[in-house]
Amino acid sequence: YEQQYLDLMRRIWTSGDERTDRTGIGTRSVFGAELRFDLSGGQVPLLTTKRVYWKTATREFLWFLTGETNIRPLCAQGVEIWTDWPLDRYRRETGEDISRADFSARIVADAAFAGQWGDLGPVYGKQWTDWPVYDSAGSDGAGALFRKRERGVNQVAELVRSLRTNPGSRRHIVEGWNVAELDAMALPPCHKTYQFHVADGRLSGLVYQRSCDVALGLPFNLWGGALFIRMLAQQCDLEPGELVWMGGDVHLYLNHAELVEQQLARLPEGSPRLEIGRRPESIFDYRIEDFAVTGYAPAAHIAAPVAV
Ligand code: THF
Repeated sequence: YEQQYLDLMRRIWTSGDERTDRTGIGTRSVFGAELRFDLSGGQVPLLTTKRVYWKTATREFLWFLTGETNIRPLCAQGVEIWTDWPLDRYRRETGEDISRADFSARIVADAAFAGQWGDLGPVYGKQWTDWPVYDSAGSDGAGALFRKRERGVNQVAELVRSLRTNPGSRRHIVEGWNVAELDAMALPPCHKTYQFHVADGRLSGLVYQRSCDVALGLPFNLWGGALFIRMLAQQCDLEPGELVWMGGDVHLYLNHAELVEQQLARLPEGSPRLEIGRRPESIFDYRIEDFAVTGYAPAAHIAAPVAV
């Protein structure tokens, strides 16, 4: 199960192509990779060879579902995994050498400050729940006019509806890659496409990730994919099937050497299970307290710097 992840990590580290990337840190990377995880019986791809903060990853996922794109609710819950991008912009534009902790505290304390500096642009949450739609509004003589609809497409609500009413469809897709809005995003989506599939009463899901930080991001992204399948399955009275993960540029940052070497020296241990304690009214009503993991006794966390 977890061995697939470790094998991928080893393959990239020993035979990946060395490239310079956007962040300037440098990576070793392979192009095109696949992992598969059976989710039956509550099994989840939660790594045991280092502690993964699954509650943090869950809070992030629930934040996507709220449609929010400001980091403020994350910071208020002590989740700092998105703070570095707004912080970087703040430092660049103001020249102020503020610490991450002070910046995050200010985002939480000051709504106007958060409004000005905490927004990531139309990233995951916005595209998932409010993909913009434009209607024709005639012409002004010079050209066609379009008016943005008050509410865009809620892809997640549509997905639940289509899984319930037309399970055999091959169009159960949630897409984050809104080409027209990429420039307005702090970071274009990495896990950009989710597709779901129903067979024999079982719901499987596929995540396509264009760019993958195997050491820091992938453990969160696998958890997110499994969580999404489990919530949808519960909402649609299906059994969880398989999580299929596919990556484009799948890489290890060169400054993650220590993490890689430590983690590859460890062996997977036990098989954690995810329990969902309640069946909420809708896919949008899950709360962090609804989730519990049993059988999780991981090896120690391994800290590593995130490339911004
Ligand atoms: N950019 C890069 N370079 N790596 C990523 O993983 C990544 N993401 C998101 C967007 N851009 C990215 C942000 N998600 C961590 C985890 C997920 C992130 C960003 C950072 C991280 O630092 N995790 C640490 C500490 C977690 C904690 O302190 O709570 C870890 O050890 O897991 C991938 O989607």
